[in-house]
Amino acid sequence: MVTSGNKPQYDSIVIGAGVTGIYQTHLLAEAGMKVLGIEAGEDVGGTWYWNRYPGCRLDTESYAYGYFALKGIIPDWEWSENFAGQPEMLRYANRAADAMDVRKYYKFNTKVTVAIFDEDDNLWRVTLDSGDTFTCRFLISATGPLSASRMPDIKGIETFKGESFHSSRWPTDADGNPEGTDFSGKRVAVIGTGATGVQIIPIAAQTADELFVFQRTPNWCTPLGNTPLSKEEMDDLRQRYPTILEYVKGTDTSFPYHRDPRKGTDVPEAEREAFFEELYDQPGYGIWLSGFRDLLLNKESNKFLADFVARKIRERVNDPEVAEKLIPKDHPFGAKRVPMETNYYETYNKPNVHLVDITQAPIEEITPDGIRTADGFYELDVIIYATGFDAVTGSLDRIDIRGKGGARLKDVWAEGPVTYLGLQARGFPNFYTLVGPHNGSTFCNVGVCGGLQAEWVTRMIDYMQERGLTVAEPTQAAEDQWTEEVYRDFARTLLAEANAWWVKTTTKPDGSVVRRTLVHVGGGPEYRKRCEQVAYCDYEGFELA
Ligand code: NA7
Repeated sequence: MVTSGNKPQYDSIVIGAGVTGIYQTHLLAEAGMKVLGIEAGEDVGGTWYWNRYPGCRLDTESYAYGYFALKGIIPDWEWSENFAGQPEMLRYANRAADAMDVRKYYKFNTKVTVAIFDEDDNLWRVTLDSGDTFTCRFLISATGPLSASRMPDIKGIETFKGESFHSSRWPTDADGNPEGTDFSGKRVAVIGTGATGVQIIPIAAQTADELFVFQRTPNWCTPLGNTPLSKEEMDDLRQRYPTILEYVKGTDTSFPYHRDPRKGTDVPEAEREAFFEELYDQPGYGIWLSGFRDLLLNKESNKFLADFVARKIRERVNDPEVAEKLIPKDHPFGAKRVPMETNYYETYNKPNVHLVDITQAPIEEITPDGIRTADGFYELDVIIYATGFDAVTGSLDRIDIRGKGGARLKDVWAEGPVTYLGLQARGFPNFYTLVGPHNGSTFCNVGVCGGLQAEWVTRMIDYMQERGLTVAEPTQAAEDQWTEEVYRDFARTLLAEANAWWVKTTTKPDGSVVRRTLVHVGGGPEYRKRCEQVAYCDYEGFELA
């Protein structure tokens, strides 16, 4: 299968058929390039394909996430809810794939196992789990920041006799549809209380005989406030698509929120509390993203909001001891992604729901019949691991990616990523990481930011091809400067005080611990302005040859 000489079989190979990957594939094909897509799932959808757990839904307003609708690729698309659920999101991805006719470029049910840069021919040799190898000039990963599922390392985990699975691998029936969510007659455990656990728990509690929530760290959760969208509302939104798109492109995270220009510390208490009430009652991320501008910069301002949300938790949970356990003590409000909840706190008032605090009494082992903690045994029929992902770099770590001189990307990034614009790493020419580490699309509304990034990368590849350039690689200076900037910006914020999924923690052989951000938090508009400058200056910071 491997070509000889220096002509690759494909201009580009795109890894992943999530919303960013299918758009990237479409753009490259539309620009006249020969492109191959590789996807582990049996069809498109990415995150919306894999995460089929009950309660899975957008925490972004549907209309603001739906770039394919906003861009006119599927202009007649109808959202049925303000925050669409997973089945609707999967239909959305499928409809966009139909409209762009991209499936024909993809090999589904296929994983990339190895990718090696050939320095003689300036091309990538990409090996698949089928054993086939294909060559391409440009290798583009669109593997998703939250796609490498992380199972906990618990003694005896494999011995459990009942059903058990990670939340992103929900069991399916013979037709491939997610199995029902009826847990009647069952004793169910959910391990993990991040955004996923917080979505699953209220639904599992509706039917399970007993539901045990194994919580290591509580999160600051606020109401999602989802409601249906009427036909009139949808028609109105559609009229405003151009304005909406411009607006979300202009906000820091591409969510439809700008920060309040006031500092929390400058506002009198009564006014502040009234403002928090207003934000708490609003649907979506307003409370996180349109609050006072110093929320993530000033501890005192942050504490005002944290105390307010803690009071709400105490009001909503009947048992004061349970309420205290549900209030975070270890991190500022919003320093981790805020799970958006629907009746989450009230769920703990149900007699069949039990909060198990595994910080006090850790899980010791899983036996064939259940979970043993330091102070008890829980007999179970089902264990749901809502334990998150090896975020951002995890999906790349699972591919053996080798650049110049045989260097392995995983080793180069062992203590944290080093990149230029979060798009390329020195030593790995022509390899682009969409929505990857340190780029401005990851700490962002990915539906929109991933699309904007794919457009930028297409332009760069097009620029190179027009000029007969076959290799692009960041300079050492550009990479050093960008990486330093990313780390410095992050360290200035209160985000640095939490172990969110976007922080990579590594223990070195000498026992010292290194914590590095995986995301760029300088804001989408600043990031894209920078990328435009780079493009304008003939891709300054890249060595092109
Ligand atoms: P998260 O946010 O990474 O949450 C994972 C949860 O699982 C979190 O509560 C963890 O506790 C817990 N966890 C992880 N490992 C263990 C072990 N070994 N034992 C007990 N508990 C554990 O992942 P999600 O899937 O919920 O959400 C990811 C993103 O998806 C979310 O931000 C949205 O953007 C969409 P910890 O906090 O580490 O103590």
